[in-house]
Amino acid sequence: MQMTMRWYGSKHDTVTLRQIRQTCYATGVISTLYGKMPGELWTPQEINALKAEIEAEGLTLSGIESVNVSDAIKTGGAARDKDIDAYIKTLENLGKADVRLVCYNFMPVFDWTRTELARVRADGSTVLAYSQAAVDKIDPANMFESISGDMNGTVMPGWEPERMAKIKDLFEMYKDTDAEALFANLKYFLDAIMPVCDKYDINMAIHPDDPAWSVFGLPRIITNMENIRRMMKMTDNPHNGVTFCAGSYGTNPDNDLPAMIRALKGRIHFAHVRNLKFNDGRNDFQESAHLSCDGSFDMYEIVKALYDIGFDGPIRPDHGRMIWGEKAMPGYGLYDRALGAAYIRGLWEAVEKQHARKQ
Ligand SMILES: [Mn+2]
Repeated sequence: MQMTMRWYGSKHDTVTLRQIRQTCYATGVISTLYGKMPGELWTPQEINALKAEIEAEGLTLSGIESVNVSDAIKTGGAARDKDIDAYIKTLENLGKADVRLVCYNFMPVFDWTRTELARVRADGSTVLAYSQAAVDKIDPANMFESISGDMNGTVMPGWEPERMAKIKDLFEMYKDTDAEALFANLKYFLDAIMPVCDKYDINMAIHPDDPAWSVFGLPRIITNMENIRRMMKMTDNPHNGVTFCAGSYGTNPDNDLPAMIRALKGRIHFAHVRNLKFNDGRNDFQESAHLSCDGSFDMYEIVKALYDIGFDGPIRPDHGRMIWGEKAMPGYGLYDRALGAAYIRGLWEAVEKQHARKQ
């Protein structure tokens, strides 16, 4: 595995490449051309400039998160073939630049959803939180307003104000897209892009829906093992794989995370490793430090499962708490993610050495 951290680019991120390099634990970054609209072509010049900037700091561009999929592709709308053509050309340009990992998601309307971006813990740190009871009280049209006050002046991916201004149109656009249609549209997209992925050995890694259930009556399909199996089978190609995001699949306690990792051997191209803590009842949780003892997951078992299946792709700490007075994009401050990277790296070293001793 290679330890990485997500980086939003020098114009958008409060964290610098130099700071990431100084963690010492991360040797690569996962980045994107922030501000690109879904369906827009990424040029070789733009990709090479991003790569050169990262390499100049002694880090590698280990993958893209995300090349976003347009609403036309997700709904099977009129512009889908045009958008897929642009996506294929973008993949080709990434492949030529030696970028071989692309994370994306297939969530309708909203990207990941939280009801609070800064829930205060007893120690004064803050975390993202989700409460189904709160969601049930919110008109989706007001979702953005309800959380935007806690964004610390940053623009969160999937929650761009321009996109949220069109929220009613988006709901209208998805009104005939149920789970079956979403699966069919995903298959159409995957079938179209697999040839370019084969040619350049690009691993597509779909990110799970977060939380892993339907929100605001919108369908969500990348939520559990059964649906991932269906997705991998319908376009049966090793380049059609997953981002194993522990925090997203883990929102549903029925998802046995280590067992899922073992079942996905060979098809996990990217790993997001984080923890969360369930509150009273189901569908109510808040994020936590990465440590096993601070949340609901056994992080040792998650890391061990990744080690045991021979996972050799990029791994990254995921959302962190906001600590030590840092002001950053919620979930994406430097400090707690650096602690997370150190912790995961430590677990990995222990598992690796234990394994070597048994030989
Ligand atoms: Mn994730």
